[in-house]
Amino acid sequence: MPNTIDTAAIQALDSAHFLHPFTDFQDLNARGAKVITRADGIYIWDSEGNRLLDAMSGLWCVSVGYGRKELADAAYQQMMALPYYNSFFQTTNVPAATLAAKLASLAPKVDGRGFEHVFYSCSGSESNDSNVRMVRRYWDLLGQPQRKVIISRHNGYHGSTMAAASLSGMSGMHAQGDLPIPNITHIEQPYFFENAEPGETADAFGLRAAGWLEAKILEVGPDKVAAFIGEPVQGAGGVIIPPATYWPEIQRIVDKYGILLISDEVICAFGRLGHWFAYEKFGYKPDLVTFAKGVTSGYIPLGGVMVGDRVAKVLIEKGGEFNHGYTYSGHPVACAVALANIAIMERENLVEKVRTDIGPYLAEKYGALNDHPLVSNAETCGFVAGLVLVKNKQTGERFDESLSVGMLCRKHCFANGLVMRAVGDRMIIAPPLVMTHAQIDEMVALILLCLDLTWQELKAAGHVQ
Ligand code: PXG
Repeated sequence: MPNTIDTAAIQALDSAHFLHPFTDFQDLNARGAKVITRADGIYIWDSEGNRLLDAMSGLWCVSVGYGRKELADAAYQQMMALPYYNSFFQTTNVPAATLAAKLASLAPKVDGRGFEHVFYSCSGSESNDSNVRMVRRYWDLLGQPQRKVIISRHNGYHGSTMAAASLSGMSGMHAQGDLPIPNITHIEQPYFFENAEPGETADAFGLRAAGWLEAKILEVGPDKVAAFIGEPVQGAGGVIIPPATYWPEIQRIVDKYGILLISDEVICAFGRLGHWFAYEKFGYKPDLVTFAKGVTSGYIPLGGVMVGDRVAKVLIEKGGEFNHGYTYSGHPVACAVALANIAIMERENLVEKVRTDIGPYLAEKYGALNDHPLVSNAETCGFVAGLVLVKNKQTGERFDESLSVGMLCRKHCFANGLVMRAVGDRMIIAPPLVMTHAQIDEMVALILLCLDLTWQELKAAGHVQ
C-alpha cells in the first residue's frame, strides 16, 4: 500500500492538540508520536510503512486480531438499524438485552453462585466506579452503612477515574490529585519474585500474601470492610501471576468476614487466561466481575460488571431506584459488536485453544527465555507472559532503576518490529488469541533478538559482565 500519510504533519497536529493518556507531554512533543495507520491480523503498521508484530493486542484487548470484517459489519448494520438509544427511561434495545443474557450464560456458576445480571459501562474505569457505587449501596440496603472500606492491592490497576485510580495501587497515580479517596486502602501484592522470603516456597508465599488481607481487615475493623478487589493476574502491574494457593485463601478470608469479592477481569476475562472468566481458573467465587477490553476485542468501547446473585438480589428486591448509570450504558452498537466478537471466539474455539493448545505452546517457548543471561522468572499464564531483566542471574540482582532497563529493551523491540511492553524491569506480552504456533515462534525469536541487543548495549556500557 503506498504511503500517503505526511508523518511530520500528523505529529505536529498531535503535539499541538492531543494530550495523550499517561504521557509526559513535553517529552512526547520533543520526540513526536509514532503514527499507527493500519493493522491486520497480529500486525500493525506505522505511517512510515514499518510493520510491527503486536504482542500486546493493542492494550490487552484485540483478542481476535485486527481486520475482522464481521465486527465492522455488525457495527454498520446496528448503526443503520438503531445507532443509539438510552436505557434510562424504561426502554431497552435488542443487542444490550441479548448480550446480557449471553454473558450470563458464559459466566460459570461456582458452588451454586452465578451471574444472571450485567451492568454496562464504556470502560474498565467506569465499571470499577460502578462497583464502588454498587458495593456501598448493597451494604446500605442491608442496614450496614458503616461498611464502606474497600481493600485493594499495591501495584494493582483498576483504572484512572477518581474511584478507579484510588482502587489502583500505583504510587505515581496517588501522588497526583489527593488520592486515594477516603475509605480505600491497600495491601501488598502477591509478587513472589519481589516479596518472598529466602527459601520460601511459592505455595507458602501465596498463603502468607493472602494473609495480608486478613491482617488489614482486622486493622480496619471487620464491620467496616465492604469489599476486596483484585485482578486474577495483575496486568498493568507487570503480569504478576499469584501462586496457586493465593486465591483460595483470599476466598476463605472474605467468606470468614462476609465481605464482597470483586474480580477485576478487564484483562483476564474473555479467553485471555483460557477461560471465559478467570475466577474459574483460580477457583474462587466473586460477587462482582469487572470486564471491558476483550468483550469487543477493543473494536469499540464497552465495559461492565457481572453482578452476582448475592448482590443482584439485594439491589433488585430491596433497592428501589439505583441512582447511577451512563448515557452509553448498553450502547446498541457496542453490544452488537460484542455479540459478533463472542461469536467469532466461539466459532474459532479461541478460549479452549488458549487453554489446551497455544497457551501451553507459548508457555514452553516463552519459558525457554529463562536460558538467556538477562532473564529471570520468564513465565506465562494462559496468553499473558512476563519476565524480569536481571543484572545477575545467579543471585537475582536487579538493575539500578535509573538505568530504565525495561525501556532500553522496549526501544530495541520497537526498532525491530515488535511491540512488547516494559513495566519497570519486567517485559510483558499479551498477544492476540488467534496466534498460530508459527507466529508464536516468530514472536519469541524477535523477543530473543531484542534481549540479545539489550544485553549487548548493557555490556558495552559496562553494566553487565
Ligand atoms: N481494570 C484493569 C484490570 C485494567 O487492566 C482498567 C481496569 C481500566 O480500564 P479502562 O478501559 O478504563 O482503561 C484496566 C485497564 C497498561 C495499561 O499500561 C493497562 C490498562 C489501561 C491502560 C494501560 O498496561 N488496563
